[in-house]
Amino acid sequence: MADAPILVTGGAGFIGSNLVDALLARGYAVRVLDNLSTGKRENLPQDPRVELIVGDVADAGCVRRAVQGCRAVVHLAAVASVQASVDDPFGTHQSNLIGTLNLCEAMRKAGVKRVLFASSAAVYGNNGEGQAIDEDTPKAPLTPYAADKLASEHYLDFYRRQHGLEPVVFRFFNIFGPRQDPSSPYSGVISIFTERAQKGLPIAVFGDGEQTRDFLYVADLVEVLMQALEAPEVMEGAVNVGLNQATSLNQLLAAISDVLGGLPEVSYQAARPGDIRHSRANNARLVQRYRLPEPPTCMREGLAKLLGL
Ligand code: NAD
Ligand code: UD2
Repeated sequence: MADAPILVTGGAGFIGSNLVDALLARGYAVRVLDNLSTGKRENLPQDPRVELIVGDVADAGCVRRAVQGCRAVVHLAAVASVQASVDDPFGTHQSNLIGTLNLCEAMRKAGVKRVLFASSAAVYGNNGEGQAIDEDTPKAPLTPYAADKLASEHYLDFYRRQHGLEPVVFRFFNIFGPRQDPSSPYSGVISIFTERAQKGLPIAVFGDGEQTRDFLYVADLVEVLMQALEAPEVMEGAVNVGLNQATSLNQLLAAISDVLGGLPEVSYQAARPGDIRHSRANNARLVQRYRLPEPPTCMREGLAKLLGL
């Protein structure tokens, strides 16, 4: 097993490709399974230790082949856009739930145990809004995206109890960093604001800009994922991934202005219907189980790295 690769589903995407870089730096071989729907070949380095399988997690045969001979799996492949799941619940379900189930079955058959799963703060819906949300907060999946993430968590738990899989479930809050795709209006706000600021294009804030999010720089997330891959044992229960820090969009814009030395025109428009006002992770479980970089990457440093400064 010494050279057995780590399988990263969705490895050509934003978080996945940052993880692939870190895995290679630590000497791992990597296999990526990605259908390149939002991921890009160019996100992956030219390295003989990276094998890219262009295929779909909804295709059971393809997943079986990808899992064969792997040491562990990081399951990131999903349609990551909530809006896409609202527009096409059936289509996204194939990736976001059937994909997870295919993976569980393939791992059971191949005897591969460890799997890290990218769940989302979306499973809480509006519950816990305005507080630091802990993992026991009642779940309120309000969209097909959130329903598939929560159902995936339950399937992984079933395979843990029934078949000895070792799932580690992470509920990501707002992750940002290089290679986050800004091209959709529903892309991560930092990717949109920084791209527009760099190009001198006007920036639209939906609402008064006082809404807050718990932003985590992708390299800090990757550090946690590495520890979860290498831990001798897994602990039960999903883990929130955030800093327990609230940053408003107005504070974010001020930080971008500091880093770039100014901002293009900023307009304030109607808030998005259903937008959550404040989202912040209680990260007590995260810091108990894993070591976040000390100190974690601050917003200005993260923005500077993202902007290549
Ligand atoms: P991304 O779109 O950059 O990455 C997703 C990757 O999965 C892409 O490379 C895409 O091509 C691939 N993919 C999609 N459907 C697939 C399929 N059916 N088969 C194979 N590959 C497929 O998005 P990301 O932000 O890197 O998200 C990674 C994971 O983290 C996703 O599961 C997402 O739901 C989750 N997540 C992200 C955030 C965030 O802040 N970015 C927050 C919560 C959860
Ligand atoms: C995040 C996730 C989403 C889901 C949700 C769960 C991302 C990209 N989205 O949505 O998938 O998990 O959390 O709660 O990770 N905004 C603007 N102008 C813009 C774009 C956005 O003002 O051009 C606002 C937006 O209205 C919101 C805030 O910025 O108030 C953050 O938006 P987001 O899409 O980055 O993230 P969020 O938390 O709404």
